[in-house]
Amino acid sequence: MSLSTELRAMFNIHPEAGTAVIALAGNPNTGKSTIFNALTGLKQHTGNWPGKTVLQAQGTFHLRGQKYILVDLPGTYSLLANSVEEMVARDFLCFARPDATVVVTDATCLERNLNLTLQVMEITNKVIICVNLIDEAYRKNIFIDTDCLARELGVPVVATAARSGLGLSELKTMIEAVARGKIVPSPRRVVYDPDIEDAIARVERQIPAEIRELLNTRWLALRIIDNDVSILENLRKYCRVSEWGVLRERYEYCPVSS
Ligand SMILES: Nc1nc2c(ncn2[C@@H]2O[C@H](COP(=O)(O)OP(=O)(O)O)[C@@H](O)[C@H]2O)c(=O)[nH]1
Ligand SMILES: [Mg+2]
Repeated sequence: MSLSTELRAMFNIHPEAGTAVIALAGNPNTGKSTIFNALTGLKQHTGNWPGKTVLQAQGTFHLRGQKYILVDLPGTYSLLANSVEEMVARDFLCFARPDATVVVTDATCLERNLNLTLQVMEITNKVIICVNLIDEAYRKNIFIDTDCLARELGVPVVATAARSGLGLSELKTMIEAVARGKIVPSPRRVVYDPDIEDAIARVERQIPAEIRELLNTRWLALRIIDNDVSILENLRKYCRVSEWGVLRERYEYCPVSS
């Protein structure tokens, strides 16, 4: 079994060869479940996330003869692992490594939703932003320039009104394009103050090769600088990495938090 297959199985996801795994992330109440239901119809399966009392919904859909597994992540405002929901969503993105992640956002309060969006974009490149509730936005005279948003953020943006099905076929087409590598997003990275950038570079250099292959090193360095012990514990759990020098670096560069 390949590492990728093994890691996905740890989240109860068992794609056959050629099946792409797609994650749905987003704040609560942005229409994730509505999109999930519209795309997967009756082909759904619910249970718990392994070892957690958080509901997991997965379903399948087909597009042009190819199969997709859609995974509805818990609705969260961040991925900083402050709650079990945030931990589940973050670990899925990090370790199950979906072939594409759709961040479902609320067009009527986009700015608030971009916090999570930027965090997802720090973990994975294969991001699609779905600006949902576009009908509600129109009603409130809010106009979203999706082309400008896509340009600014470096990832594809699709506007939808999931309850009426508007934009969902465009969303599926975009999922296919990103999951199959026809479109390669290049998310804009948040640039931090020079002293933080310096610490990121120093920590990044310490990250061992087997972790580099798996995780975005910049994101991991940021988590370590932020004193996030849970990511280190989960690296051991999912990747069986036990011995590495990053912890020492963390204390060296974050004397305040340690
Ligand atoms: N007007 C409108 N309502 C929507 C849209 N998408 C979802 N909703 C409604 O918004 C509420 C929350 O949707 P839900 O899918 O449960 O959100 P979730 O918490 O992200 O899973 C429900 O009442 C949906 O019917 C949309 O595009 N337009
Ligand atoms: Mg939901």
